[in-house]
Amino acid sequence: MQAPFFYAAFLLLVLPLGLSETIVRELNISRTTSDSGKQLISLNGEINSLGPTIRVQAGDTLNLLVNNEICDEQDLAQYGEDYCNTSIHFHGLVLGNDDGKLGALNDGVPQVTQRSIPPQMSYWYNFTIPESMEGGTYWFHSHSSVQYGDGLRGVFLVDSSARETYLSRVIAKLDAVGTGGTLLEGLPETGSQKSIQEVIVAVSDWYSKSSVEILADVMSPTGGPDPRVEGSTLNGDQDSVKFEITENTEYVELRVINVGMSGTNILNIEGHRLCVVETDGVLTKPYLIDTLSIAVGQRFTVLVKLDLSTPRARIIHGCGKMMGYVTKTHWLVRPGKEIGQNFGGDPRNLPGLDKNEKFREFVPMHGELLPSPRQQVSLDYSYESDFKEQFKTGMYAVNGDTMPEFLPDGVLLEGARGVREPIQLESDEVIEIAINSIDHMTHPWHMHGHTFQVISVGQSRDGPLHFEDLETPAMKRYQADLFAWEGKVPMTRDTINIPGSSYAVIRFLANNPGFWLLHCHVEWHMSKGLGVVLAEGNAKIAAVPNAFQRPDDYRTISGAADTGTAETDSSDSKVEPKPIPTSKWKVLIIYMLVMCLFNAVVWLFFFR
Ligand SMILES: *[C@@H]1O[C@H](CO)[C@@H](O)[C@H](O)[C@H]1NC(C)=O
Ligand SMILES: *[C@@H]1O[C@H](CO)[C@@H](O)[C@H](O)[C@H]1NC(C)=O
Ligand SMILES: *[C@@H]1O[C@H](CO)[C@@H](O)[C@H](O)[C@H]1NC(C)=O
Ligand SMILES: [Cu+2]
Repeated sequence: MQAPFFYAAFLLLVLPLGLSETIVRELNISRTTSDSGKQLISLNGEINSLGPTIRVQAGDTLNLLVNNEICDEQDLAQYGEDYCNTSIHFHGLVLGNDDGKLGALNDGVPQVTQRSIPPQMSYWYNFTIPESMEGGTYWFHSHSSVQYGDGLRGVFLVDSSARETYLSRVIAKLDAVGTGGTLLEGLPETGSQKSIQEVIVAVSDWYSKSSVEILADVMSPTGGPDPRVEGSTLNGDQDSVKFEITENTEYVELRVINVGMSGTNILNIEGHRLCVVETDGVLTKPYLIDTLSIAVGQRFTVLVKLDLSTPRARIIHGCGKMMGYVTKTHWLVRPGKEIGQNFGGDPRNLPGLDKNEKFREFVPMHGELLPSPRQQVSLDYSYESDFKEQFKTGMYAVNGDTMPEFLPDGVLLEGARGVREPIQLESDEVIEIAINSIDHMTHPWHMHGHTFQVISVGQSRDGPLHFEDLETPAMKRYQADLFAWEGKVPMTRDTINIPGSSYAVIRFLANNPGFWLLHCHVEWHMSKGLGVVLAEGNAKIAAVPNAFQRPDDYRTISGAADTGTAETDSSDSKVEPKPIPTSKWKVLIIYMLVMCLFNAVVWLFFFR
């Protein structure tokens, strides 16, 4: 009896260690020009405005070396530090305090969690993905100026065995009951063995000018906050995209991400229903819809059943612009089959199109409603066409302050302060924030460092929610929503669309010390100050790593080493080309063989 016990105990002890890996990746960030002459930022030589995908397993450690080669000396003189400095934010990754590692240090927000990476310098983002993470769909992007629209962005996927098992159980259920109805309940314990094919669908709006040029327009004294959306891309491609689906694929797993600057996108796969199982890295109870609406910054995993006899399926993609949509047709096609006709209809008539957040429908698989908040904060945001002397252009204000006022000259994590103090949250307490849109447009709001529960979202013209005003339409709706949550769990995610002249109430536990942005994710709006900085926990946080390195073969920019932050020692700046992670299965099998041997020996010598 003892040997199997030994075996099990040892297995439990050692297995997790054997399966986590350190993944080393490198991003070379450089300036480039498209065929049409548009200035772009390229990652590792790619010029399609979407960089390489980073993929890790929950529990893995990522060491990501970022080489900022956007500008040489001449470019720096021409474009300035604003364009030539850089940073990388891991959008949606909640890097908590596991093992004393401070997530805030890797959030990639210049002046808040780190110094900007100056031209011709390198920086390591080293962090561990919590083992407890369910896994899901994320992306990374520059948080400096408006660089991501010009290409400094990529998909970031986190795998986990829990996620894999869950999806296969949903598929077993879909197989049994089909795709009618909306909610699939009572998932079987055993998953399906059906063949699943993953398809990444990263959508974005597109402009003929580069983002830096657009920024110059919108920041001019007469500049409004919104350039006209001129086109759309899918996985960086402006054309129709054809995904080849293998002969034996019966389910397609779409990893849908809006990596755009402004427009909400919609997706429909003609004649097929979309089974939503993830909202922003949170696994959800399977919910079937016909058309998916994706705000800037949001992510979904969607399962689609594709009969083996289906030769092709038409993806209808609408990218929101001021009046209607930029419409594209993409394809899922079996090998050797042709694509069909482009969609000629109006995306506004797609079945089940609902631009409101489905915060009652997309229910997390785990968790429960957070208890009543200890602290409630209302934020009113509006566009102020003549914002103070300093900016000489219209800016967004939140409760009268604009985001740049929160951002200090130094790094907030090290104790520097801007003109405004960050909004202090009570440590380890449940917080509710009402985000109130005083203007008439929809804005996608994103929170760093947390996922939040969506307690209430108003309808257009409900007006703002102020927790002390008890007679407003917004308060009536909020109270009705509160009542309805008894025993239920609200949608949980990190990004939501807030309707114009209305509000949203989010609830979260302030258990992640650091400074976190809460901001509108429209690139131009962020530049125009639409956001706040939240301070959480004890703000006296260990120093930011002083980690700029200048590899030997880098050109020297005079003065760069005098910032007081640059690490001139370049001895360990060489990076291995990204290694292919050793197969976890190989490790596992070898480990098991060794353990069998070990057990046999133990058994022979001690227990016979
Ligand atoms: C980044 O650039 C360096 C220097 O040119 C090169 O050695 C390295 O292979 C590049 N890395 C990637 C991932 O492209
Ligand atoms: C660029 O980065 C350097 C080094 O972090 C910093 O001193 C400088 O203020 C940054 N400039 C801008 C405009 O962000
Ligand atoms: C990050 O990881 C790299 C590669 O393993 C290492 O050389 C570097 O010192 C680490 N940096 C920090 C700040 O931990
Ligand atoms: Cu963000």
